[in-house]
Amino acid sequence: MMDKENLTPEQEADKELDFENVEIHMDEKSAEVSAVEGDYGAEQIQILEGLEAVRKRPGMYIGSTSERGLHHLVYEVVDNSIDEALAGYCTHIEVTIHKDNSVTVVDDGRGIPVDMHESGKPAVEVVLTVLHAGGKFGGDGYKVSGGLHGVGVSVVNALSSFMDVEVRRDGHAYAISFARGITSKNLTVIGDTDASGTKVHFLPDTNIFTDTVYHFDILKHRLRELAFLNKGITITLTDERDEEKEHKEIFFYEGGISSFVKHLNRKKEVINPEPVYFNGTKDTTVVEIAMQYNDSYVENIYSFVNNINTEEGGTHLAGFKIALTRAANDFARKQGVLKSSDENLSGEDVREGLTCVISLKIREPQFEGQTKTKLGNSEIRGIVDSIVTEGLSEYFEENPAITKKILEKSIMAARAREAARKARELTRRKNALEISSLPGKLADCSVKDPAQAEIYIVEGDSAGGSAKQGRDRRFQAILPLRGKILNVEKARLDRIFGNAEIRTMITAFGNGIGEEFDLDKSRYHKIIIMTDADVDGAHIRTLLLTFFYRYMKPLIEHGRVYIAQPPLYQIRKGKQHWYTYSDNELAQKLTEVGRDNILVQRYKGLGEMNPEQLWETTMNPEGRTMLRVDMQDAEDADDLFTVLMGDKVEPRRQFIEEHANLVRNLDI
Ligand code: 0RA
Repeated sequence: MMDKENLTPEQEADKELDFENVEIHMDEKSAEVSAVEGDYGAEQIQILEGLEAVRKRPGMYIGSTSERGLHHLVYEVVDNSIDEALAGYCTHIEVTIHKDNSVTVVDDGRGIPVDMHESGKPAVEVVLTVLHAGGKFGGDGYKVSGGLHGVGVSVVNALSSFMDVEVRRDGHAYAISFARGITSKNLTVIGDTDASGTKVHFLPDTNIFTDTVYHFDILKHRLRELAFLNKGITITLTDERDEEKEHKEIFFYEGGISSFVKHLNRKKEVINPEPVYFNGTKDTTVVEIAMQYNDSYVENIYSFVNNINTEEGGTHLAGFKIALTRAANDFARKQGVLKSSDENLSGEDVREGLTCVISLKIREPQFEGQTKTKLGNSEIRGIVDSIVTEGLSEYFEENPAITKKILEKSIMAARAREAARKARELTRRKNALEISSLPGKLADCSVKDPAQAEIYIVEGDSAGGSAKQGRDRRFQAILPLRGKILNVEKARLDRIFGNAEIRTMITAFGNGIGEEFDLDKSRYHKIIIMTDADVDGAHIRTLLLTFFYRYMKPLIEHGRVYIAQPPLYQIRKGKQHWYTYSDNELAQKLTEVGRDNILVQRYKGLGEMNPEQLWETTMNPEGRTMLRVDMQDAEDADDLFTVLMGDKVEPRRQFIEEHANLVRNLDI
């Protein structure tokens, strides 16, 4: 009955031939003229015109004729099946790549309508041969097809050397075939069935496509994404090309976009194990959001409108960001995590480590931007804003412990941001500081050649005084530090910059710090830490080394950091005296010189030495011993510092006692 016209192969060939003729003809004359002259009605002319346009400029319809375009053909068909799912009629979609790189897409939707169209052709034939015809037959749901690329299955048909379509609908099974978009077998009933659905089998035309081989992984990526975005739909992908064994994967996610963010974070350390999920509907707009923080510093937000990845963002993304920032600040203040004197967290702060999927279903999306992936509908901003605000406030109230963790991370991010700003400012001011304002406490040397100059970082004012008097002022600078410096392992950059001792060092050394560190700007090629030979001194030394390691690493890498070795003991015998630098050495010396009339003094601090003694024992290049700090293995050292300067006391004590791993003996 539907089968109005059964063409012989010859007739089909003729038709194709005529089609070719029309192509040439159309280039020169108008459609009306050809309609009069040719064998076709205006309707048919239009179809041929349309299909020919697609075959002539496939890029305009599917983006490209290479790998991307080739895979796009499959998405175009699948999108139609997804539309059926969104309309509530389809739950299964099966995609098969055959040996010849033809593809079959089967769904259990309603089936493409087969009833007679006013043109005298069955609707399914019109849908598959007329550009943008699909919409005319269906309702106006949340269509994926007709969205971004949504050029319709007719485009796939036009670019396929064959397309065989089966429809199950109204108790029957129907079949229709096409070659390069032209009907080659009219619609026929091929059987009876209670099932409904559509099967599309097509072979991309090798005359059109430069790439003709399907990649399983590319299809897999998009099909899995579609399964995440449309929870409850089962999508399978089967590859029949492997002789040995068929490759089949099934994508079905009850969790929808929550499963999606879990998948995106699967290799990360997460902060909220169960993603924050909320949804809402305003009029015909459906909004769904899933969020999960990980411990990284990267923000990863994916937004989709009608399953199309809106890579350029748009009003939905803007609404989300505004609402998240506001909700986080409101709650942080309410909970006292942010004090009234604190500045607001910025959007970037609250998105640090965030993985998020935003998925909207909209009736009439307006896509803008370079790649038409930016949502333009202005009303969407407010809709998303209010849904996110409500969803987040509820989540925050109900999950205070996890929320606190998230907010703490944001606050850390805020500190780091502020610190980075200060760091930049400091380096900007650095040149001015170099010239005009070296720290007042610094007793500089007179030599201008950094290669000859050395600076002693000395603990305490009194030792500083002795060092200043005892030094050779031509090439030795002295910088006394008051008290302990900050443990940079436990502080964010902002506090580090706030520390006066650290600022003084940065200015004196001249290199800047962190990413801005410049070894060539060193004002001294030797930086010598000179602390008391006791536990406090060792602690200060460790704090300094940690700071150098974390923020001035090249100094250590280039072996420019040294540890002075003041003596532990002075041994006197009459007018003679000796210094020893360890308990072992003391024992040795005592055996050597005998114990009669011996006076042994143990130095508790540098301050107990007069300037001459300090010069003689510790600072005079002719006789001094220093340890050069030498990173044997930067990564090990990194761990070491983390352990040492972390909260565990015992390993730190051990390190202080036996810092031999870190420093190597060096006689100068
Ligand atoms: C036009 C109208 C309707 C559905 C479809 C086309 C349709 C197309 C494809 C392509 C692959 N699978 C498909 N499934 C459906 C609406 C049908 C109705 O209103 O009953």
